[in-house]
Amino acid sequence: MEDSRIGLPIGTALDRFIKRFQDDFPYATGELSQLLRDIALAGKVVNREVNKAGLINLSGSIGSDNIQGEDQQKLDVLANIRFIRALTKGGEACAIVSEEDEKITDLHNNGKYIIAIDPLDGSSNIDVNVSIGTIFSIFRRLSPVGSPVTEDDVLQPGSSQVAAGYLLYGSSTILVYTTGNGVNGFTYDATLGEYFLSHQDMKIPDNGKIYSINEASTDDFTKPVNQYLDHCKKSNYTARYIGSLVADFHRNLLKGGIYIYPSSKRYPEGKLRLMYECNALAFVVEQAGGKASTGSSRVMDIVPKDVHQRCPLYIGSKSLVERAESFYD
Ligand code: P6P
Repeated sequence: MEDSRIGLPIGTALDRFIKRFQDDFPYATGELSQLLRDIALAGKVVNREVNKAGLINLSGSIGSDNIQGEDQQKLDVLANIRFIRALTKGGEACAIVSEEDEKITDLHNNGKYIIAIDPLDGSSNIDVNVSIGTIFSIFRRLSPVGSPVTEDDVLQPGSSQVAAGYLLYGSSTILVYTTGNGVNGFTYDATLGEYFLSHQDMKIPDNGKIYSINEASTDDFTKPVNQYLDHCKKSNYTARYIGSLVADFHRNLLKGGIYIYPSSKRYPEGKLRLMYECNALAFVVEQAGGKASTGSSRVMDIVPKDVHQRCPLYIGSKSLVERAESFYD
C-alpha cells in the first residue's frame, strides 16, 4: 500500500502528519492517533517544566529512592504525573507501566493500548543542564477491551509493539517515533505550541565512528566487551558518552554509532530496562535500518518475565552492533 505520508514536506505539523498516516490504515479508528497526540501533549508540559526547573525549585532530589533504588528527582515524579494524567484523560491507554511505579497502573477503561514509559530518563543530568528524555513503547492489549488488564497484556515481546519513540529535551525539544512505517522527528516550537516535521524518514548511517559506553567500568566488563572497545580504539573511533541514554541514542541515530550498556559485575543483566527503554529504542533503530542486540540476541525477541526487568543493550548502526556481537561468537 502506498505510503500517503511520502511527500509530506518538512514543517508539516504533527497533527496533520498523524492524520495523514492514519489514512494509510483504512481500518484505523483513530485511537492510536489520539494516543500519540496525548503523549505529545504531555511532552509539551514536561518540556515547559524541564526548561524552568532551576527557576521554580524543581531541580534536585525529593530525598527518596524510586522502586529502582535510584535517587528520585523532583522532575521524575512530576513527569510521571504529567504522562499518567494525559494518558488517563486521553482514554486510549488501558494500562501504564512506568519506571517510577512498581506496579502496573490499570486505568479500568475501554482503552485498547498498553503504554510502557520512562517518563524522564537521565534525570540526574537535570541540575547540570544536560539533555534528558522520555521513552515510550505502545502495545495493543490482548485480552477483551473493558476487562481487567492481564500480565499477558503487558509482558509482550518488543516485536509486538505498535508504536514507540522518545522525546529529547535538549537544545531543542524533539519527538521521534515510529509506528512500523519508518521513523520521523518533530521539533517543538514553543512559541506556537506545536511540533513540526523536521527529520523525515530517518535512517541511521551505517558507517558511524562513535561509540558510547561508560569506560570507567572497564574492569567490570566481560572480555568480549573489552575486545570490542580495543577494536574501536584501533579503528580510530570517537568516544561520546553523555550519561543520558536518549541524548546518546539520538546523536548516534543522526551521525551513526553504537551505544553499549553491557552486563557487568554490578549489573549482571545490564542497567537498562527492557520494556520502557530498550524495546522502544530498538523499534526505532530497526525502523531506521539499525540494530538492537543484547550482545548475542535481538532485543525485540525477548519475552519479558517482569515489567522492570533489565537487559544488556548494544544499539545503533547495524555493522557496528554486528561487529560487537562477533566478539561473543
Ligand atoms: P552510568 C541514566 O540513569 C541512564 O539510565 C541512561 O540514561 C544513561 O545512559 C545511563 O543510565 C548512565 O549510566 O552507569 O553510566 O552512569
